[in-house]
Amino acid sequence: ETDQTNHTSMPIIEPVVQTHQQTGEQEFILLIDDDIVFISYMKKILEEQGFSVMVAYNGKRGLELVYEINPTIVFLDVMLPDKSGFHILRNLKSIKKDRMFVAIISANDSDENKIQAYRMGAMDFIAKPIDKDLLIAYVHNRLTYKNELERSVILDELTQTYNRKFMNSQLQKLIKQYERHAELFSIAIVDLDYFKKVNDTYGHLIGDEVLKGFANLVMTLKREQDIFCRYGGEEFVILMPKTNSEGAYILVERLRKAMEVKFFTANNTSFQVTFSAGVAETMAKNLHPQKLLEQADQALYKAKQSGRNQTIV
Ligand code: GH3
Ligand code: MG
Ligand code: MG
Ligand code: MG
Repeated sequence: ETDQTNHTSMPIIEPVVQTHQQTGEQEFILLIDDDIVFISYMKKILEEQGFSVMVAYNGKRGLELVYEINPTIVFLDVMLPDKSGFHILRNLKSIKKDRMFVAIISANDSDENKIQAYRMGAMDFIAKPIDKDLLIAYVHNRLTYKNELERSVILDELTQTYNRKFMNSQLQKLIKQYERHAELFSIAIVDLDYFKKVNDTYGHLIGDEVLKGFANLVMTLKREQDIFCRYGGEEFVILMPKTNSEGAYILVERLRKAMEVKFFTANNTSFQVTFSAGVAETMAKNLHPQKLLEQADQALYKAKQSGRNQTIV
């Protein structure tokens, strides 16, 4: 028997492509440096980590690429053939790309250089040459930090659902898609029934637990594409892309039926909480987000008026 293991024909394991957690877009790293040896060293390491790396050998090209690829991290050399890295840094800062993270890389790691970099808004200062493991640890650390920061901006703190600001931006997106491609969608406003009573009876902390429990229930039951947001207080909004009002009704009813059989506990007693919902579908003409929300809100009002614990389209 011969050894079956043939190391030379082992499959090459492709690195996992690094993508942005919310948009799913590829994470780009931009290297602006005229040192070809150093750049190819950096590029190889970063590509092995799954990043898409772009290179600019001068400042002018670097700025062009910032517009083209919207990089997550920019490594910026100080000594460039056309302009100083600090000059480029000033330009980058004035662009104010919201997702961009600039690290100065320089062989001159004097305090003077560092002070200037930080004063001008660089996030980090990295001395050349940089160790491979240090570079890898650095990049992952910064991406994690950025991702957490971006998450906290769009999420509601208590329920970890999307917040109202994010909901509005997504609603605008859906409206654009509707106007351009006639892609319909539906919206539901969901409001917990007699929630004030929950607070009055069991206290605010238990009220908070109910909000969290409800949010978790919806997040596990909703479809992947549906966008679930806390609109405020005990009111939530569900945006349902490519869904007409019949589909939306079915989905919301499924959630409502799951909610009405769920038990919450407080001080050794258990209780139930229901919700009412209003559903609206994109209207044919002159669509305005406020109109759609208003329409869903009117349906919600009807649901409350006619006894609660129901969905009305
Ligand atoms: P209805 O069935 O008509 O919707 O009655 P309701 O009592 O649910 O409605 P109302 O708007 O009168 O009361 C909402 C309550 O939600 C009042 C407010 O104190 C409570 N609330 C809002 N935000 C929070 C929160 O973050 N935590 C807790 N515990 N309570 C909240
Ligand atoms: Mg240089
Ligand atoms: Mg309520
Ligand atoms: Mg309410």
